[in-house]
Amino acid sequence: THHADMLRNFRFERVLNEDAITSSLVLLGSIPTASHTNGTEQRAPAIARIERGALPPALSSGDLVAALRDTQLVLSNDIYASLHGWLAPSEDRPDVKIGVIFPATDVHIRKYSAQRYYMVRETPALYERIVKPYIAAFPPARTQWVVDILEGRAEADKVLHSDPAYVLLPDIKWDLATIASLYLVAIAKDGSIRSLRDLRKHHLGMLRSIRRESARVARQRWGLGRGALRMYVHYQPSYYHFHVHVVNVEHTAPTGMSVGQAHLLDDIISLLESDVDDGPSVFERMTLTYALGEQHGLFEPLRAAQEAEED
Ligand code: M7G
Repeated sequence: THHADMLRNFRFERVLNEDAITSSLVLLGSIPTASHTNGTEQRAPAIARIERGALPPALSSGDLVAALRDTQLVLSNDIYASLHGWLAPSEDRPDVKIGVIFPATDVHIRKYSAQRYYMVRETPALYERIVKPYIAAFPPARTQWVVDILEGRAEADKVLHSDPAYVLLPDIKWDLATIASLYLVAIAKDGSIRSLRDLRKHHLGMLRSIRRESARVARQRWGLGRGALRMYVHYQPSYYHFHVHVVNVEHTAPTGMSVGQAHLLDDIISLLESDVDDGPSVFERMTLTYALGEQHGLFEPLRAAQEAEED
């Protein structure tokens, strides 16, 4: 079934998270699975993430009459007035953006649940003992979407640049239209690079190429000039197949840009450049500090191990 059809069968269970500032909402529910054997309906968990779309271009070009279907005066006082407005319906500008994950795993549900965050300090020893086995235990199905992209089975018509070492394509978060929130992702072909921790000096060629080609594509396709892109790598990422986030520098709203989580591609390149040729790489030697939600699979083991070390 197509994801759009699935939404009609979405049965609401509870709100996982809600953010008034970004006007976004994450719902947990269930959707029937395709097979109906012996008449009993089988359902699986589904996550629907809903957020407001971008404002219509007619508004930013000042054409209020075209952009608005209706307005209503709320109050006026001296030189001040406040109105409510209703946007004119538009064929090409959606009101909301909906992301669906179905069937959603427990890891997805935990990731999108409201939760408290704490800073953790991951030493190389903690990485070896706790994080590395955690990454290795991830079922390959979790990054099936990546393999499908790399093997040309999914999003093939979306690929912007293909290189022997990586592919560049729009991130699923991007609406493919609003340049102010341009969001691309460069995915390494080498699946053995699971995270930032696996980067070595010999990856510099790929990393520099991602930096160069992303800028070229953004310039040629969207007229974005020098310095218009913020490129970074997450640690911890959600998906342990190396990729680089390529985002319009003006787009400061997306989650995942906080200090500790986002590592600038430029900094990564510079760190590797200053590495000595033999001996362990900087990412094998570094302690990495980041915020971890208490629902994250690494939270409990890392906290416990940290506590034991501090004693
Ligand atoms: P991450 O740092 O592993 O996790 O980034 P995050 O989601 O916590 O940031 C993975 C990136 O891949 C995110 O920016 C996702 O929006 C993007 N992404 C995830 N999926 C499942 C897809 C997909 O199917 N297609 C595309 N094009 N991008 C995806």
